[in-house]
Amino acid sequence: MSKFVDLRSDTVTRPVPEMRKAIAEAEVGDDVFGDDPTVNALEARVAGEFGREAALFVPSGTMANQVALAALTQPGDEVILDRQSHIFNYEVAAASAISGIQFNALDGDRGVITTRDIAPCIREPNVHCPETRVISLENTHNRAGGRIFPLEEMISIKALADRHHLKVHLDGARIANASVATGISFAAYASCADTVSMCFSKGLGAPIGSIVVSDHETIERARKKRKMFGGGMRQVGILAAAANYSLDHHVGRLRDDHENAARLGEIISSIDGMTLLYPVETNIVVFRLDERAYTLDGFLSSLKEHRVLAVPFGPRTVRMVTHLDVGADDISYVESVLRDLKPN
Ligand code: TLP
Repeated sequence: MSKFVDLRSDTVTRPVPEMRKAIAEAEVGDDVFGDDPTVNALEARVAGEFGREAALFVPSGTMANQVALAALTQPGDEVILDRQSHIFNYEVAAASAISGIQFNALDGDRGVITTRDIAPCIREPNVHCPETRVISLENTHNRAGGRIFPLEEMISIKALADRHHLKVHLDGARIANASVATGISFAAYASCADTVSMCFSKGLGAPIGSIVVSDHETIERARKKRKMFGGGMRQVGILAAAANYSLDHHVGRLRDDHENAARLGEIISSIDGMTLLYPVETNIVVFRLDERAYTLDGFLSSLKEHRVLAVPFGPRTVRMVTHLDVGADDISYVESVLRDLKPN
């Protein structure tokens, strides 16, 4: 095999020729003035598909989460989330550094926090304490191996939040994977949250771009935050066209990624010295290496010598992610590499 099988992330996909054509042909205008027709159409389309009033196109999943949290809070507010969440681990403490937010990170069960975990952490009014303002969830859950957050639990959390006048944010970077795997619509998921983020640049295969959906007022606040964070873009219809193309052509095919990941999970489970850490529910496979068999560095560099790329995901832990640029034949190739690998 001459090309690399790149399983580091589903962010590595390259735009397909038809997507590049859609990019080339996009009508554009200055989006900060609200003039870009392709962006406006994308925002209206996504708001509609999520059953919400409005949406805001942003450069990245991180910015989507950050403008949403900033729009829902005041400096000094507290956000409850799972300790393994992307917002807590991989957004460079942006919410604290930029928006003055404090986190209360709970130990969820494989990425899922429940009303039983959350309820005792909601603060009573007290002059000494921050105000609990937001509960933040992640679906699918990256560090929990692409786990789907159960809808019933989301419904209960939203009801708890409503009773306490709290807001719910959903980091739905991979909500399309959850939706395709479960058959639950974007709108059903979005009805459990005040703000939802979603990425086009992961399994959906666009080069850049994420979106936040919510009500008009929250999106207007988020729009101002986006400008403050340096994310006001101009003739960005070229990227909205890619996002639009990804919604038209790359949602249903996420099923293939899930099948490939499930197969990869079965292969890994059948090899001595490798242990799958989570059941494979979508497109992410996380497994641990038995220290008597492999070192993490040795394992990853042997894979690389065979033109297979994966990322470290904790001590002795590896993540592999399937996506648009990985076919069933690539998984067969990875199987042969894994089975032939000599312990190091
Ligand atoms: N995740 C990336 C890395 O940052 C770890 C990846 O390779 O999986 N929410 C979730 C659940 C994510 O997994 C990510 C990206 C983001 C938000 C942020 O998206 P970007 O990278 O567009 O800022």
